[in-house]
Amino acid sequence: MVYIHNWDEFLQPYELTVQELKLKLEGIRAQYWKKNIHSPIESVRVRVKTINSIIDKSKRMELRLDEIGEKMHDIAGVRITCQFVEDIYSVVSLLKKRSDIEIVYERDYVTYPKESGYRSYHLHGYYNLETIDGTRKVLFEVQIRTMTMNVWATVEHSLNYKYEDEIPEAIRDKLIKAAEAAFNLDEQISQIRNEIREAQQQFILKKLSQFKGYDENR
Ligand code: 0O2
Repeated sequence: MVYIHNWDEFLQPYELTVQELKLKLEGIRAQYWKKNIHSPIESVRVRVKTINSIIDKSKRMELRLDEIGEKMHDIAGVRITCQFVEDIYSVVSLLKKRSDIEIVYERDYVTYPKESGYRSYHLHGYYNLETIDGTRKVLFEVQIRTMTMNVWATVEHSLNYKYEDEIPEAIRDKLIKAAEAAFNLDEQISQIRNEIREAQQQFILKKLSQFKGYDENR
């Protein structure tokens, strides 16, 4: 096993990458809000893999530690949650258009769920990080999913930890049923999407009209 002399130094670009991406993605959401337009981005969470998790995954992937910077794509991780399934695809095209990101890999587990029932859209890319030594391309992974998909994935992920990837058959079946229920919920929410959007607009207008001096026709 190759030794990484300074983990802090190794992980710093990943830390900076997720912080900058979070700020920028939340900035996009703020721009939508400012214009009273529905934002395809509901929330943004970021994390850098822990050292233990990197070492465990490098063993599973049979990687030497000097290979992980090149081959482990999710050391820097971004998770975007959306209200509606259609928002996922808006976020994907939004990310593909950015000049500070180069997408190198994509997997649509939304339209093509995993056998486990897992649904999410995965993009891997390079983020152009400006450092004191020049521009550095840092690999990151973004997972884009609805809030419903997120609840399911979070529960399934924690059960996998609890059962150390050996979830009993009966529980696995229940998880598949829950994934189907989550899919149906997303479908129904999409169907009433326009009604929700209208209600949101009305709510915003009502709130704004409470501010003194607000002119609705402005
Ligand atoms: P953590 O704790 O989430 O960081 P890829 O298309 O390569 O991105 P793939 O092939 O599944 O996806 O690769 P990998 O490395 O197994 O999974 C990447 C991440 O996707 C996982 O990170 C999970 O967050 C998520 N994921 C993938 N499959 C499932 C699944 O069946 N259930 C759940 N709950 N999450 C999943 P890690 O490594 O688990 O760690």
